Amino acid sequence: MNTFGHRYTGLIEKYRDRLPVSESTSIISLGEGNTPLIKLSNLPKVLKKDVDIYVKYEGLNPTGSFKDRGMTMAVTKAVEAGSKAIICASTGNTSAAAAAYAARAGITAFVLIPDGKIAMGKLAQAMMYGAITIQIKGNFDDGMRLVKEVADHAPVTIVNSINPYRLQGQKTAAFEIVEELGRAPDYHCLPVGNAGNITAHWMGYCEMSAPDVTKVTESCALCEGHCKYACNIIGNRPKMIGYQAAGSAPFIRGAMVDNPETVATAIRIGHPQSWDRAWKVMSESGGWFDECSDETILQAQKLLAQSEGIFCEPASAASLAGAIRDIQSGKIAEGSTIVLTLTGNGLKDPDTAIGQCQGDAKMVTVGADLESVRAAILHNMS
Ligand code: AN7
Repeated sequence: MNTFGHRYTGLIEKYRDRLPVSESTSIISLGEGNTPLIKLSNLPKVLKKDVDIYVKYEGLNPTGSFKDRGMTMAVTKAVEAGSKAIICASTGNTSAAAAAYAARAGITAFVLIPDGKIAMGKLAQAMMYGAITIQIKGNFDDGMRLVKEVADHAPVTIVNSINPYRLQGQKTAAFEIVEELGRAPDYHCLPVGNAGNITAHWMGYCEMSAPDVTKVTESCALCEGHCKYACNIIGNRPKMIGYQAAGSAPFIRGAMVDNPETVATAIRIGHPQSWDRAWKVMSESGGWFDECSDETILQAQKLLAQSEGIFCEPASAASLAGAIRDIQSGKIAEGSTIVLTLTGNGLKDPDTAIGQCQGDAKMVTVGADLESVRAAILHNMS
């Protein structure tokens, strides 16, 4: 079939009938979604386990993270409602996405970020896209509290994941995975901060597996009625597994964490906004939460880059760090199909990447002459 002339114009256009938009809604899009589902070929051999591992490389979205899926919906609906300004608190990626989609829509973005605690690439994005960037002397949770307070006193639309349109957009990642695999995976692993994304994925899988329209609306309170578009495409749903950084792991502690810390600044969140919903995801899917140390997160990030050529940011690598441990222990069974969401691009946080590789024997500095360069090559031939 000749597919010339078909231009991909973003996930709202593609999944229009399963999203809360109408014929007259004017869509604010940067061509988000449609990200690659890459099958890992080298890592399973290293693990010596018979598993199929796929990574959903969300770092290839327009602003480099999965947040674009939610932001195209949130900004589209904000503009439709006549809003002239949006606001969010962010550990970095939400602010980058909000800034870009606001620029696209011609409205103002206000972003509250923790002073000195967001990765350089994300700060560069918020500034470059022209968001009003408010650095607060506090963490994400402080920012979130302030955003909720100020939205009652100023004409701004909140575009954090407490805005229900965000999760509606993000559920489309599950649709894409099912389309490509022809079924849902057995396990789906994600890094967890506010737990919006793990909730959104579960909504997506539920909509695709719903036996019929009435049943799903009853059984899945998460979907807030949008399940009426359920289409019974698959029979199975995955176990959802959420990994947190050990220093920011309220779901593992079973209580909010007041001073979260982790090298994975994207998930440096102690008071998750989707707390109840994420627990419901776990009980419905039969999955679990677990934690990963900063050290194993960084090891997994490097391992993925060097064994598969895929560069994700530290927070994203939590899904791999946790999955490796659970595959090795047998908690994730052999013979399984596993999808890991790589939520953000490695280029977001160059400082952590360079810091981690500094001192590696692979980086040498030599004279600008043939003999020195030749010696460096011969010395490193394997
Ligand atoms: C790369 O940008 O919360 O569990 O303010 O950037 O849905 O919160 C980022 C979250 C995982 C966690 N990976 O997702 C923000 C923000 C990356 C992220 C998460 C985030 P949720």
